[in-house]
Amino acid sequence: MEDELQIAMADLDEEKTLLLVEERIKAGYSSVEIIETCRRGVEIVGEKYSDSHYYLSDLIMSEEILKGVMRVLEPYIPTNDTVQGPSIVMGTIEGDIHDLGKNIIIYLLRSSGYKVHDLGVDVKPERFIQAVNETNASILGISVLISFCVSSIKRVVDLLDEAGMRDKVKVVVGGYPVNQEVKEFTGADFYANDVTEALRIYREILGVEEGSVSEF
Ligand code: B12
Repeated sequence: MEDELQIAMADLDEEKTLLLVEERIKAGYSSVEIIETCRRGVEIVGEKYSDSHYYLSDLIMSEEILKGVMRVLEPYIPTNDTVQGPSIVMGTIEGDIHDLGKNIIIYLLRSSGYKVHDLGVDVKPERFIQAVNETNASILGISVLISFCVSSIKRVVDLLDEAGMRDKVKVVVGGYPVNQEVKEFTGADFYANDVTEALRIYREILGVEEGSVSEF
């Protein structure tokens, strides 16, 4: 079904996108619903880029608009200052600099009081292992948007195995190209390519019940 906000985002119409976001907040839509609609719009931007209808400058524009959407939404995202649950390490895999999706997930987890160590982008497999060791994290979230970088995620899982740490860490892969096949190839435990599924997975791992105080 065509959605006005999704279309405005796909058309890179900044003014209309932000206006519709404000309207949806007032109408009672959740932040997660709004983010997801915008993400689908940005997905169309990616398709138009693949078809050569959009250029790199349009990808950059979509980044700017999405950041603007997050600035509008942030005051409406409920926060919980009590630090809770196990440590989580997150980063974008080596060779990949996309971080908007990762940052949204980190923002939502931190808002719910979880301790997230953000390693940033273009993170080498060895650095993920080092960070898990340093922070005693039991959840490792790895973001990937560039397909050819997927093999480096397998390397992270193999290194965890070699270090005898595999059983202690749940590995979650996320990003536009991930699917069941990527999960199986990399040896990850879970995968998500939208915000709703990402939060469902974290809830499941953290044992957070829907409707509880620590829910995202
Ligand atoms: C915006 C954008 C950019 C921005 C990135 C800005 C930034 N700070 O991230 C800029 C302009 C810098 C950029 C650069 C490039 N990009 Co780009 N980019 C995109 C675009 C349009 C949107 C990505 C995005 O932010 N989506 C919105 C967020 C919210 O969605 P998301 O990332 O999927 O994240 C959600 C879920 O996946 C999930 N999630 C994400 N991470 C994680 C992690 C965990 C642990 C979990 C649980 C969940 C999770 O939750 C998020 C919330 O909903 C995509 C198209 C697409 N379909 O994704 C192309 C795309 C990813 N880019 C692409 C390309 C080719 C490039 C460039 C190589 C272009 C170039 N010629 O230079 C460079 C990459 C350089 C590099 N080495 O990384 C291709 C990749 C093709 C491929 N399959 O390999 C795509 C698919 C476009 C296309 N169709 O061709 N890009």
